[in-house]
Amino acid sequence: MAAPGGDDDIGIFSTDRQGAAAGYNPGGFGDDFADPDYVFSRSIVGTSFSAPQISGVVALILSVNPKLAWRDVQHILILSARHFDLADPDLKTNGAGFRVSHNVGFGVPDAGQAVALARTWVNRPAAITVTFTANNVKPIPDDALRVLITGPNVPAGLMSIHASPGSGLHPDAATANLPLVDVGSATSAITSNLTGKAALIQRGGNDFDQKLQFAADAGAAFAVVYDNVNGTERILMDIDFAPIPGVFITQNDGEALRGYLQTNGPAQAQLQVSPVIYSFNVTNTLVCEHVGARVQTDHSRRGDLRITLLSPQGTRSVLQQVNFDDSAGPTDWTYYSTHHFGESSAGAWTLFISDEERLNTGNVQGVQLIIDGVAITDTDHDGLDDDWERAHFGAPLAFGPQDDPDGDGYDNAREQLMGTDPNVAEAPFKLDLSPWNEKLARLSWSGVTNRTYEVVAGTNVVSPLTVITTLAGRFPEREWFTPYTNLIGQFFRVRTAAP
Ligand SMILES: [Ca+2]
Ligand SMILES: [Ca+2]
Ligand SMILES: [Ca+2]
Ligand SMILES: [Ca+2]
Repeated sequence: MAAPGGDDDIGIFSTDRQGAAAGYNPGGFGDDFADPDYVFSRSIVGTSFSAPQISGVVALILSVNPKLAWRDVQHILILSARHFDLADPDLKTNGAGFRVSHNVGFGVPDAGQAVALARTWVNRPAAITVTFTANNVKPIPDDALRVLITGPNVPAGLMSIHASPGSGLHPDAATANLPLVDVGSATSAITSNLTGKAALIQRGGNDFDQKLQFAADAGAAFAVVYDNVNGTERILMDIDFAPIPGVFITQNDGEALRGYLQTNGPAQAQLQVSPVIYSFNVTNTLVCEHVGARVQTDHSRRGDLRITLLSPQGTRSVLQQVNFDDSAGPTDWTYYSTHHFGESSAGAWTLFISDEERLNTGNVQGVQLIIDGVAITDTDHDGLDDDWERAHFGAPLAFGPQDDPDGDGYDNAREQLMGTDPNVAEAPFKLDLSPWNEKLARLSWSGVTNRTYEVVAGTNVVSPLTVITTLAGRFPEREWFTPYTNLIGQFFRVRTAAP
């Protein structure tokens, strides 16, 4: 889950210790905040201010329904959450239709929606745990992230170039083999069209995530960044919010590659990693809650390792990125993910462990897959209880977890967890108009994705109102902002546009 923690420009409004020496706020904030005791601050920032907000929502949830267990509370938080940064490149929809990212989890819970769910919540059935073990020792290929170059007369030293990963998007599955274009150092927007191509970029002049943003804006599918100093050094790039994957190669390799492109013309590049792979074919049918991967290695540096888990539904949990941790291991560690929440457990789960830094090596000694969830009868392996499907839709098990036959925006996976009727749109349409700030009013309503809405407005409710904007729907809520100008006597109505 996520909650606001402020940023560099806007701090969090918080209580503060009194007095200039003890508190964060040693002075007032103008007339409105001229409290002599300085018992508040709006200048501080951090996750310390996010966690109490989630705790507060949990307290509200429990205040209306003290019988909830921790799993019920977690369900309610997930079901009431929404995303605000739809440009988050890591945002994916899992097999049950929940949007989840490694940056903000399931999003920010809506306290009102959470409390409403809690009032009528039926405790989830007991969960069970199923565990699968593989004890076959496998050596982990060292320094296994590569840029593969193909083209006329490629020198042997450039056919397979060792690379370091960045944070953020990663070529866990090999990229396409695409023409590689030298775009210099990408310190400003790239004017050439890179659609269907990859960018070769020199370090320097601006941040890595901005270079990758420029490459992506020009259409590039991925980027190879090379150092501008230090010959054989490689670094880990901080590219958490870059929209395309990027890898980093040395100055020597990069300049040789650039020289080859200049003298030989077009060449192609592909990003590829060689991990150790463990696969588990699961026949148990659970609705997943937590999925764990226990990893035992004798590796001499755990920061070299990237560990990901791919579910049968195609959702990948990144359990560990390559990082700066110089300790040995992991000798015995269990990583847990919630990204498979609501997915069916049945099918092939795949654990990938790759070493993406030179020096330091090791073996996987053993791994375990641990799935926690509610056991159901699920012959079609869709995460929906077959009895629930038949009771609502008849015999053929025709609908899937992400279908929404009643069109209320809640897909079948959500309706099963919430205990609502998947054939009845029971959520009432709610329209709200409220002040947003001194300049804008906010109009919001229960939104359904794949539906279009018209906002109509006018100053006389009995004369025809005119359509002032048409907006794409967004689940669970669509919002629209309008200036306060001429708002006296203004009426708004929102309706579904004809398809
Ligand atoms: Ca290594
Ligand atoms: Ca089923
Ligand atoms: Ca529905
Ligand atoms: Ca429904």
